[in-house]
Amino acid sequence: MLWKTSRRTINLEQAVVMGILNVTPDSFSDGGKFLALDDAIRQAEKMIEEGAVILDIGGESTRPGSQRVSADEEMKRVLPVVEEVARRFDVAISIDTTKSEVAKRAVQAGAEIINDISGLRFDEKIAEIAAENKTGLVLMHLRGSFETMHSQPPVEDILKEVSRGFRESLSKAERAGIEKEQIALDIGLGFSKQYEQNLELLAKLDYLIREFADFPMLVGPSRKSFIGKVLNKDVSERLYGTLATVAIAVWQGAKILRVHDVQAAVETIKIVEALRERLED
Ligand code: PT1
Repeated sequence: MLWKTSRRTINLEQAVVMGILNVTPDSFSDGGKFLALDDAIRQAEKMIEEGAVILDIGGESTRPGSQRVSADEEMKRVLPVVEEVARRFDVAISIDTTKSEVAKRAVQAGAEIINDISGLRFDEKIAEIAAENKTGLVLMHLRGSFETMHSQPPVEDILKEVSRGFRESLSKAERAGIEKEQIALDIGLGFSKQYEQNLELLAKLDYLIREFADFPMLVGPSRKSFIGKVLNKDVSERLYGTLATVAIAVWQGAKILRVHDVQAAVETIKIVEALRERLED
């Protein structure tokens, strides 16, 4: 399986790691904007050395309880980092945003993938940016608005709901003229799902992978609260739990793993892929 971005074709025969690069005020040193840029570049270099194929750069936190930021503030945070990472490294840059203005400027600065957690529901103009520039596009499932996405009433059948959401996002993408080869899907772990439904989605991921077999599946379990709830561990102690979910997702055919801990995920993936190879023929 292949994934086309505006700058390259990513080989997904084996699963790859998308390293998380958060550029929010709390994620880096508060010693001014140059220090923050310096920290971001250092973090990017480390993740690339550890084997990340994609870096996902985001300036607006979407964890439960986080506040919206303006497009201007978001651009102030991410554009210098996108520009500098593109200048220094040969890595695929993804921009984690739901705002078309941010996406547009980030693509001009060197981003080649747009990661839209709303699956074209918050700002439909994202589709035009992706179509015009032939970028990669991640369509993630969630319900509700930015403000309500973490407090949605439960649905009866989460697999059916995610499948319905994927079909809705895919038809918006198709109408905008985005090619199939540009698109990756994402189940949206930790977004408008009950604790048990996150577990169910991961356990039954292969159903969705089979239903949407034309598209690579991205999974972002890293350090999320459903893992903390199983283990009764704080966010800083969720690595082993995260790796278990990475292994289970890759075993079922997930192709892109969005994680904070790149080396650990790369090694986990290598073992699972070595086992998967013994399944074939
Ligand atoms: C994700 C994702 C993302 N997650 C994609 N982009 C976040 N494509 C940001 C918790 O329950 O899964 N896929 N961008 C981070 N969001 C969350 C959500 C972080 C929930 C933490 C939780 O702890």
